[in-house]
Amino acid sequence: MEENIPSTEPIPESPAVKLTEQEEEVFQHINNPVLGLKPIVKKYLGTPKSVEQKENKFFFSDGEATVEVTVVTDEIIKVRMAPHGVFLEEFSYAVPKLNTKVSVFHLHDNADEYRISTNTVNCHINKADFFISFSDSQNHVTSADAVQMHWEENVKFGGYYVFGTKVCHSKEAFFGLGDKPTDLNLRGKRFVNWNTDAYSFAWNQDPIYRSIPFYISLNEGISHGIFFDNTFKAHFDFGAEDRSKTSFWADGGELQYYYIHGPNMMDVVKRYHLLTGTHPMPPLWALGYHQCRWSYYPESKVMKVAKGFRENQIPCDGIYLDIDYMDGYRCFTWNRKYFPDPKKMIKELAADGFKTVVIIDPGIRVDDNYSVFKEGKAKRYFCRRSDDYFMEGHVWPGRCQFPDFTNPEVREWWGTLFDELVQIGVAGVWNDMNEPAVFGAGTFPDDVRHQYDGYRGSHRKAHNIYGMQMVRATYEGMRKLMKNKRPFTITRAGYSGVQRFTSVWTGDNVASWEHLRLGNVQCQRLSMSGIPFCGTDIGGFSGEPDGELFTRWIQMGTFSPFMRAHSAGDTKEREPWSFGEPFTAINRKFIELRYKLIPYLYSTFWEHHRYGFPILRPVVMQEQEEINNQARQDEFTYGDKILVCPVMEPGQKSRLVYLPKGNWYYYWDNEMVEGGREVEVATPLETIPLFVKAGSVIPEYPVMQYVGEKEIEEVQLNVYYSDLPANSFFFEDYGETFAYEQDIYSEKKFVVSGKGTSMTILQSMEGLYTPRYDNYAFSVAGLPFKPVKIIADGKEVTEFTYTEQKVLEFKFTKTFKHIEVM
Ligand code: MIG
Repeated sequence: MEENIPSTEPIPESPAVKLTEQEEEVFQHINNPVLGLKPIVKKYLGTPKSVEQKENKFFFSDGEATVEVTVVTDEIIKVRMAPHGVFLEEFSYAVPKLNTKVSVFHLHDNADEYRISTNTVNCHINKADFFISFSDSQNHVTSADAVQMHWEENVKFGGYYVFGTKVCHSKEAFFGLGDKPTDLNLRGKRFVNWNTDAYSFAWNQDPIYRSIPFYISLNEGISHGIFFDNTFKAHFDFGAEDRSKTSFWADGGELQYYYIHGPNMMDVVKRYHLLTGTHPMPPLWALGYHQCRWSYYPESKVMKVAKGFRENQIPCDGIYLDIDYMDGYRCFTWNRKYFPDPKKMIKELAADGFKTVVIIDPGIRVDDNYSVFKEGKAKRYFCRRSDDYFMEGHVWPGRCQFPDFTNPEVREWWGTLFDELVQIGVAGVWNDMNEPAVFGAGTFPDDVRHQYDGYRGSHRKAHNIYGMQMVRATYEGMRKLMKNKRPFTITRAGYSGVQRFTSVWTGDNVASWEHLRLGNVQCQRLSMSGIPFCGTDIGGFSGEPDGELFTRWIQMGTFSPFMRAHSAGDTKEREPWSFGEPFTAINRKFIELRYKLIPYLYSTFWEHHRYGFPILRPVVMQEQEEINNQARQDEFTYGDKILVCPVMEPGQKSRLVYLPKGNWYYYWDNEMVEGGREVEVATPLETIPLFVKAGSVIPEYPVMQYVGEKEIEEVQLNVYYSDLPANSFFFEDYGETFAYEQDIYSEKKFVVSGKGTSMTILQSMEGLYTPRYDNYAFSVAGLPFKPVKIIADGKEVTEFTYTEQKVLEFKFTKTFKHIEVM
């Protein structure tokens, strides 16, 4: 009975988050025979009465509830709350290992507050009301509770809804949350995280495939992040219900979040990666162009498409087999009628430079003659309902059971199932339907049990991480089987940290101009939410693009970290040459540009992997102090050097593009343009607005039909003059092994600086890898003087040309240290 006695605590006025009316009804004691019971109310922390310290953790109690504050690093503070003082064992799929790296921190205790301070951040616990806030070393408050952390009985669940509510400032903007199909700034909106198969999703539809409970706040030029690491169905409200409050809450689990200090958005993203990890270096070929379709079959069709690329001289590295390659959609089998000898086919494809990627879904057909099912059944690897029967649902193979990927033993087993695929030469695996998607019901029932790496959970808790654990099992298994080679994986569903195992695509989009625009925002958002290797289905999955839309999409896709065209089965052919001229030629030109820029993209990937930088960067990340940038979502930079503005309207002849401050060069003619303003740029079908930042060194490879087609004989370095010194990086390695983990790579840093009548290029090197080519071919644009002399490492370079377009061209050894152009 204890539990049913309503609280006598005063109810604070205007609780921050109200449930919708329909939800509220459900929480009345409808069946309770005791008359006069009050409805269930939210409970709020009282006042902190005590503090206890254990190493870097502080525990504050109001007599009943406990708040734990952990100093993770100088800039990251973790907060947890236990309504009755009992915390769950610490375990997180997102943060596999909490690396606490903090040197000094202190607890201050005065009449008004407890304050925990590191060198950069203060966490204040207010004694009067238990409000928690954060400030920087100049005492500027960056984040503050608007009400106490609170909770409410979840009667269906027998646990609690948990809530955190922060002050939302009038000009505060919000970014992040993964793949939400809406404007970049999330201000004024409300979201749910619950992985959902969202075929042909629409602008503002929510939720869709992924759950990334991480947002970035930007208020008056100062940024911080909140990572609400809770895998239950979670909700975010960015000043939607009450303009002065930002709330996040979940249907169960713990109120547990990380405050991530800025002040730069870039710092917040990097620190989020410190918690959740970065993407491993992808195999170099995966940065090429990929061609997909539901489905290319039989074998002759696959070979014809592959040949089409080589005949049309359009580069391509990856070709995909969607579900029809399987025997009755049974994972790890082949339809022998369509694919009589997959090993031979994959070998032939490989000989022509194509990597084969196959789809693998989670649903395993219930069929006692099917080895995967038999083994999974015998070992009890499939998910069970709480009444102990195996959970069944219908997906493509018919009646299916589903491996419990939250069980490490199941993941291990799943990983071994790729043995044959790896042996016959499959280079990548595509995990689809892993929200998990089930026909009819949408997903698993809530009562399905999961092993959850020994920490147990129902589907309520495991739903949002199911897909991530599937692709993790796939990635780890492939990695073992491929020995030291990098596997390529791609997933539809995911949770924070999924980037440690895989790339993603944005799911079943539509062949429309609106979706092109949406894809642009989604990729930028995924990038700033910790998922760097992302792309859209180029052309749109469902529906029919015309040549113009397809070409505009190829142009945008050239600057998506992941570049793949894909289409549903009931659509017309969708290869880059399917629309005839002039489209084919333009598509070829852009895919070639993709390949030329591979060393630049790869270097950007390294900056991501090693330092936690995103690959795509919205302009607001470059100039967060510029308030108008909060609303800019068309233009972005690819790495930090190339500004891209896709064309997202039919028939568009020109458009305005905002260039952040500094000097830029128009990519197509090297004309210098001053930034810090909007410029009008012509947008004929042949081009999109592309600008390179002054001072950049952009490495280019020669165009190849696939990565590794030819030995690279020299690397072109496109240098763009700047008055101010600017750094660039150039990363290279073998491109297919994990040797970079043992320092077998080459990281080069260039510094370009000009003085009006001369310019220097410096190079420094790190790492143990030596590329086989000898020379760089320099191509220097934007010199404000006519070059007459080049001194490289003390020697004069006498052979050079200065073209009519005012580009200086010369060659010099790749090991140079100092070049001066006068
Ligand atoms: O129920 O495998 O998003 O890319 O082609 C549809 C068939 C299942 C959904 C994926 C899509 C894929 C399709 N899949």
